[in-house]
Amino acid sequence: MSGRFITLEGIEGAGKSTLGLALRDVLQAQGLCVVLTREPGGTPLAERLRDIVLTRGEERLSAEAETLIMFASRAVHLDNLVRPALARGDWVICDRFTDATRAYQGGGRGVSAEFIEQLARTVHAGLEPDLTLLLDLPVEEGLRRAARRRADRGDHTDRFESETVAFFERVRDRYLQIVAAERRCERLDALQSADTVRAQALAALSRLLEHRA
Ligand code: Z5A
Repeated sequence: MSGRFITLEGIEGAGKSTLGLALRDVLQAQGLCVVLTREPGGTPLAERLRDIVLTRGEERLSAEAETLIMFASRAVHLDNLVRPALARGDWVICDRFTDATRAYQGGGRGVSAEFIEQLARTVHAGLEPDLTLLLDLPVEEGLRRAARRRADRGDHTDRFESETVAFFERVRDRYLQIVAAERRCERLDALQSADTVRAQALAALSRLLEHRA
């Protein structure tokens, strides 16, 4: 694989979608082939699994079942979109990846790290992001931004968006633990303006390229 795999992480409303679009535009303007995608989802079948896991239904969905659906969606996405793109030499920018499972299902819901890492090894052994950018901000601000955006679009809340502040605090804490432990990760202060966050993300991409040169 010769492409680069960049993942964007953070609690909801952190600015991942905004940053993903901006990075894609900058990299494309430099002549690179870029695939901007997301998880759960990214391909038609993976998006169907996304609908299942985000929509509030009548039946109980255990934390373990939720984790399995996240990895089922990921397996489909990797096979059909991400691995072929990386093999072509494209840059893949992915809005959330396995760190989201570690943070939401592991940190937020208490699913065991052993269960999650076993699934990660099964689904994407040998494939880790080259760079993970964590957009970090206080939970209250993320929830405020997400609520404003939902109101603008007239969207309903999904299964995650209706979670408590305490849940998102656990998710944020787990993300910060991952960043502290993994050299591929960089924390960006998402309270800054979108332009500043984009500039810092591009600086991190430049460092990645220098390091790999
Ligand atoms: N999930 C999981 O549990 N386990 C997994 O393994 C995976 C996912 C992969 C869907 O994810 C849910 O799936 C997610 C976790 C779970 N649920 N939650 N929470 P998603 O990524 O599709 O949904 P999301 O987290 O809700 O993303 P989001 O709300 O779309 O947030 P965002 O992409 O980070 O933010 P944004 O849309 O770019 O920005 C939000 C608003 O803030 C918008 O109006 C922007 O204009 C504004 N914004 C953006 N940047 C700034 C700055 N810098 N300053 C001020 N305002 C800004």
